[in-house]
Amino acid sequence: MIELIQFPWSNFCAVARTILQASEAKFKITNIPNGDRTLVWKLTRGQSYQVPLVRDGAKVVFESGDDTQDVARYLDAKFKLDLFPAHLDGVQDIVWRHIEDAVETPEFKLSDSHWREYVPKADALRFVRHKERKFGRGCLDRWATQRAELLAEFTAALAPYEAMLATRAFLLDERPRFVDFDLYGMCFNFLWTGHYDLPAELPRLRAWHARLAKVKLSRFAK
Ligand SMILES: N[C@@H](CCC(=O)N[C@@H](CS)C(=O)NCC(=O)O)C(=O)O
Repeated sequence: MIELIQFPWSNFCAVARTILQASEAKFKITNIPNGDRTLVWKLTRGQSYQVPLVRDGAKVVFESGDDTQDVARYLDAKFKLDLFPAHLDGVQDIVWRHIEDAVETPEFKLSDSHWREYVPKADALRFVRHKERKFGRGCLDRWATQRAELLAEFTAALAPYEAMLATRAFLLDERPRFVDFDLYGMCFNFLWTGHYDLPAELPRLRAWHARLAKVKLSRFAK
């Protein structure tokens, strides 16, 4: 059975997990501590410490670069999900770069600012060190003081997606494509802490989110 190696609140893991759920495939989740990537390192023979990681029998799939979608593309090909149709080549690349930058940046900071509520105590030191090494000393407390600005930034980054949904059920099409799952993963991490709702000024996005939460891709099979 296909196995997803993840930690539960990760936005990028939520992308892969939601694709798997929508595919209706049977899959197994293995949670690892955010701060201990030993299993990932071992399975990738020292090539990656990132999650998500997918294991499918002898095959191990992980991102080969910063700007790849190897995991999603693998699941798409295996389950024939049509998430990367040729007519959206290039367009999706631009959109997911925006999602994983302009949307993700305020989103993860908002979520991380509540880290004490969900990072297990045993992982706290490694979590704080990891964040502070990248974003500077005191970054987590700083983000807690910046929540109003970060929420405004997040809402502004989502405005184009609200606009896309004016004329169709999903972001680029009448059916979900990769970027729908990518944005859904960011929203998952944003909602994870229970402190936020998707902004009320984005009603179409809220309806899209509810649709995607229970979507079955077999409905759209040709
Ligand atoms: N571009 C990758 C990004 C994956 C990623 O950044 N994963 C994070 C966890 S959410 C990670 O493992 N980062 C390395 C680290 O935490 O050491 C994707 O689309 O999956």
